Amino acid sequence: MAATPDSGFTPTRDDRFSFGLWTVGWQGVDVFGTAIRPAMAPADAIRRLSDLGAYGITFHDNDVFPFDADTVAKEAHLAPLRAALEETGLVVPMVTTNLFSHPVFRDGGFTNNDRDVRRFALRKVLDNIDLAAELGARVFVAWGGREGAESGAAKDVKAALDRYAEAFNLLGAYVLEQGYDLRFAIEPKPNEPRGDILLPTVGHALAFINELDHPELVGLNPEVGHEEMASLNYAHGLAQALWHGKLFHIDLNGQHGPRYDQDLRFGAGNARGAFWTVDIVENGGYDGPRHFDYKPPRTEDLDGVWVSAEACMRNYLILRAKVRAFRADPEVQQALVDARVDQLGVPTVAPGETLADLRAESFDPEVAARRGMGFERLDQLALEHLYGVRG
Ligand SMILES: [Mn+2]
Repeated sequence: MAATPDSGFTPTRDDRFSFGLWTVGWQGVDVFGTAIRPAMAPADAIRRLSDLGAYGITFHDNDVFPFDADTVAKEAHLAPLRAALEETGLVVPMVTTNLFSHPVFRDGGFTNNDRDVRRFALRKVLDNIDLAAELGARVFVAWGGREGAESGAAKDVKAALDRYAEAFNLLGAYVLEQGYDLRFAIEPKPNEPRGDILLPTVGHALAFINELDHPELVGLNPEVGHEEMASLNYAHGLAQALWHGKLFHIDLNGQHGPRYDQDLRFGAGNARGAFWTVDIVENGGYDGPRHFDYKPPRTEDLDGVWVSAEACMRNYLILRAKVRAFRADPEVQQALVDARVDQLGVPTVAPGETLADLRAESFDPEVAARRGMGFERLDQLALEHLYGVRG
């Protein structure tokens, strides 16, 4: 019956949904158990995601070829991926490097205490940057999951940040030298797998980026679950990244508050947070892919994997329809004015006004203190749109 994407919540390529190959391809290996699903060939994932309405795929180098692959083996693994991209028309908007699975990265890549490992990590990333550029990717994500520590004396954090910055400076210079149209996006995470990960939040990463040789080349890839694990507000994190001009990419998934990294399908977990996430993604000036980084639970067979992948896109479109209805609702628009949300856009001191003018103004704080803000009415309207009884 789907006449439009919004009436049927059926994705189209114009929606620009992308998936990591490691999401639908996750075999379910976790801390307590072995694989419960067979390996999935990247080409098969690409064809199925194309059928479901995605427009792109992303991958770590070792999602496509083994860690020890030489040039010939790499190309043998890349050939069917290239063929599937050609056949489906799917694009590769982002590529990332696995600097966390192999035992050599037990203490990280760029910030490993072992200099030989740091040099190896740089080589691995340089190779993968060449591949990313060749495939037309515009964003290169850096999730430093193993960059961190479990204990105090083991890591000189200031030296580690020197090495982290050195890595981005070298890689940035390489991208410029090669003339690649590629920018880096740091993905913050507070902990897991390391006890404490470096650049744990959006704010830490933003401050770090400002210390780099080419800050314009480096932005953020915030992930829903990573922020919510730290009890942070994901939509607020996206808004601040946008304010800095640093929202280069997003990782959408679901999380139930501060606990282990759940990687639920988007829209599961914190549904209210997901509503405001879609609102800022749609209305805040972000124009990149709507990228899903989630894990189909171990309970699922392959059919369940595709149910969950489809649900990520469907939930996004459901929430997008609700957000649009919320923003278009005349009662909401009046409630926004009543809550003085529009007044926050007005400079506190007007152009031409002096601080002396400001100080000379008469004001009765007791009168102003009696004015309620009207936020409960506004938020109830949002919840009623979310719960499906309005719009
Ligand atoms: Mn991620």
